[in-house]
Amino acid sequence: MYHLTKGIFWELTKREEYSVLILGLDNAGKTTFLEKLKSIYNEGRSVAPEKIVPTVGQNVGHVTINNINLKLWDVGGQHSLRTLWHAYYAECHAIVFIVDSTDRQRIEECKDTLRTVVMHQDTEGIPVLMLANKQDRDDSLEVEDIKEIFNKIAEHLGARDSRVLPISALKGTGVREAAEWLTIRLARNKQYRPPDRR
Ligand code: G3D
Ligand code: MG
Repeated sequence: MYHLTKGIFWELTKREEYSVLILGLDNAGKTTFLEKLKSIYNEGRSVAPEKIVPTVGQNVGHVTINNINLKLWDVGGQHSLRTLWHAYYAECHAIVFIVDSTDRQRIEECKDTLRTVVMHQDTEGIPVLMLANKQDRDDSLEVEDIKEIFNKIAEHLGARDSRVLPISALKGTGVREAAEWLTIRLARNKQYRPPDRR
């Protein structure tokens, strides 16, 4: 009886959780974005920007936004680590792809990388949010320019939800809007990719 009651209690109190994969080239601002989300939504528990070091392996963060629990995976973006990304695709509910808007030299590499991600069969049907980061810098490309570049990938996105939004992960500008978009799309896509229950 104890075990049955415990089992029912456990079942009733399990929380729904969505996994979000944060991708992008190295130096795009993935870890800064994750830490900014944590500082906004987790009452300040985050790593200060000056203490963020290049990611080796992965960082995982938990954030609750609009009553939706997110588990965010920030995986390294160096060339050698990108080959490992696919292992996360089947388990994730959305992808946030971060672009360094000041890195004109690697914008093509960035586009090719995103194309590879969205063409993988395991990412089919999941929302993709592209963030044009570092908009606080004078030398950044405008979000409209980034949109134009990434529109070329639209044909591979099919019917899935996708959006390009401008942010500054460092200053926090646009980060709430990005989080809002994400939670709305995750909930909308719930039938297609149900959340995990933990
Ligand atoms: P990554 O995790 O994608 O590799 P990081 O990238 O989050 O480590 O950020 C790489 C560098 O870009 C860091 O600078 C970080 O402060 C900076 N950065 C991230 N987001 C922004 C932004 O919105 N605006 C500006 N101006 N800089 C940003 P350092 O100097 O520590 O290498
Ligand atoms: Mg990092």
